[in-house]
Amino acid sequence: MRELLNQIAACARQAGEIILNSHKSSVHAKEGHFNYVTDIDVKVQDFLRSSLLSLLPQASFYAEEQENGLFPEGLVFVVDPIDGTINFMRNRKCSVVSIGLLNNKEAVMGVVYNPYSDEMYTAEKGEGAFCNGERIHVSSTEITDALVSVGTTPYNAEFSVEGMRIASDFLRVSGDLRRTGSAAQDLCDVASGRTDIYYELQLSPWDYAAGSIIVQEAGGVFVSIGHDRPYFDSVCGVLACNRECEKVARQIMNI
Ligand code: LIP
Repeated sequence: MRELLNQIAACARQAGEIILNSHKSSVHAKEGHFNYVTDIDVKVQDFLRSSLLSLLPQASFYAEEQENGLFPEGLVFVVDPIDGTINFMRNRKCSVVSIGLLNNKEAVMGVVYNPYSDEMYTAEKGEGAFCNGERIHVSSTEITDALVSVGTTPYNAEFSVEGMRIASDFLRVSGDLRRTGSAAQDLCDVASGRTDIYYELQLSPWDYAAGSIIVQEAGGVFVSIGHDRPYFDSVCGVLACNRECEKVARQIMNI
């Protein structure tokens, strides 16, 4: 299975090249507030559909920039071609390619590639988490010194007030807040110990499918809010953190 993980990572790297080599891109509005897709999102997704299904023809492909039916059983690639689309549109250089591989709704592999930093995060169930081949692990930072990465659910304003209440409560007890605009990058930051907590009150499965197993294989806590296991059937809220911060994070988020 290590060979398959390496092949998926190679696809992510090639997708990253498309992102880096793209110049002007056309932008189209999607449903909801501040929700856009560019022609590069679609170009990357088309490349990943073709390259990933050539690796596993029997797998399904479930991705952000297409119509998806019910979440499939069996092997499924769960893909966000550009996580951090707004950052891409504004040339903020914080967007990643996120590829999760699930089997019967359980994450078995995750690959997140940041082409700007050339950081390839990989994980396989039971085999640990890595960044550019080096083992990564969540921090052991206590809550008073914790860096908390905030997801602001810009597409779903109904969560904004509660999301900001949580941010305020975290700021009162932790070190400081951060906001990247890429859920998959936020999850990899927790997995690598660069931050200690990340939450967002609503995400889509493609935002966190890969990052969920990377966090877990790095020794971290991954919670799909309202569920007793990582949940991929539809949107849900997410908490990822180290073990030391879990109790306070759950108290602040009432989960
Ligand atoms: C984005 C996430 C981000 C979240 C946005 C959006 P996209 O993904 O990575 O953390 O706040 O609402 O879901 O749309 O750029 O792939």
